[in-house]
Amino acid sequence: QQWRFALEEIDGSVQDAYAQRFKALVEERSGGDIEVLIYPYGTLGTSAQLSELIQNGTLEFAFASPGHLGSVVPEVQVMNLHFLFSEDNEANAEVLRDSPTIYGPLADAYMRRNLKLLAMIPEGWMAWTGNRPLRTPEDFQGFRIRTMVSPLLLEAYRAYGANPAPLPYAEVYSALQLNTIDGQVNPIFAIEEMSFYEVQDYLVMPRHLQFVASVVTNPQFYDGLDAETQAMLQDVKEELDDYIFQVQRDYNAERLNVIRENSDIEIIELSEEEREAFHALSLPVRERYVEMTGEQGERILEGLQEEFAAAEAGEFV
Ligand code: 6CS
Repeated sequence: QQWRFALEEIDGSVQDAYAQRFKALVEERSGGDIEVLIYPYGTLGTSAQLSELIQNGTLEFAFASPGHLGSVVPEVQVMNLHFLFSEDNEANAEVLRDSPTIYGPLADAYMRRNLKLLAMIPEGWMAWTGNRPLRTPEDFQGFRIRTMVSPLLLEAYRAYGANPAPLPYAEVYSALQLNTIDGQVNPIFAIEEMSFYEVQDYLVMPRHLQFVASVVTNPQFYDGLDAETQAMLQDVKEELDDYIFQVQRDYNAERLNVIRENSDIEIIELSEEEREAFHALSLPVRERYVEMTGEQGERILEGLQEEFAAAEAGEFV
């Protein structure tokens, strides 16, 4: 049989590395019974369209990042809340790997929309790029920042005073080039591979949010697999959790060097004091999240906060 796996990113991306390794492991462990076909971004549709193809069973596997999926599964927008993740990326990775909250109540929220959550993976710290430096909330006044389409992301940037503009990924480069937007936010590897740095003057590192992406499958397809194949998928997920953590770390570090070598973009790391101004403004957005998602969402938010704290203290099991 053939399993189709669609990506929200192009060849050479973190999602591509994940899917390539997924393909190798699945094909080997199924003894050649299963062939995995990978569809990079641009071949099947936008992130939102990929999720629909999973929901209606046209596709078997896809990446679904919370920044887009929030329109369908509001609860997943907890992953878009600024300054919620730990500063310690190993702690973040531990939570994403084994979180009782993510693979419990959050997975239930996916399931209510006919999506089965298989994995939640880190892709690195998000950075702002702009045609002006973004050190303070004042710098964001009237700034047209492209965001992914989840409603909470718009709230997050409105809280800083910006004018957020949701757009599909494929439209970002030309919108920056044509100046219909002033900036955007993405992890470093993506800013390099999508060439955004070529049309931007500043690259700002606020460490306000990790980019994470979920791997989803169609529940009816999954239920139709025999127990052995389901167990194989779980083993593959666990192996890939460790692999992808290293990939995203390396890609983000290497490609920052590529950006430095190929452009004169100014790179700005925000100080703790500068970050604190954004942190303070981001906190009311957590209340908006709870308003949007009710008790279920509140439980997810609290669960994750506890898990990040436990992981930071080395007490996450
Ligand atoms: O900004 C976006 O829309 C996209 N960014 C990344 C790094 N992956 C997928 C997502 O759709």
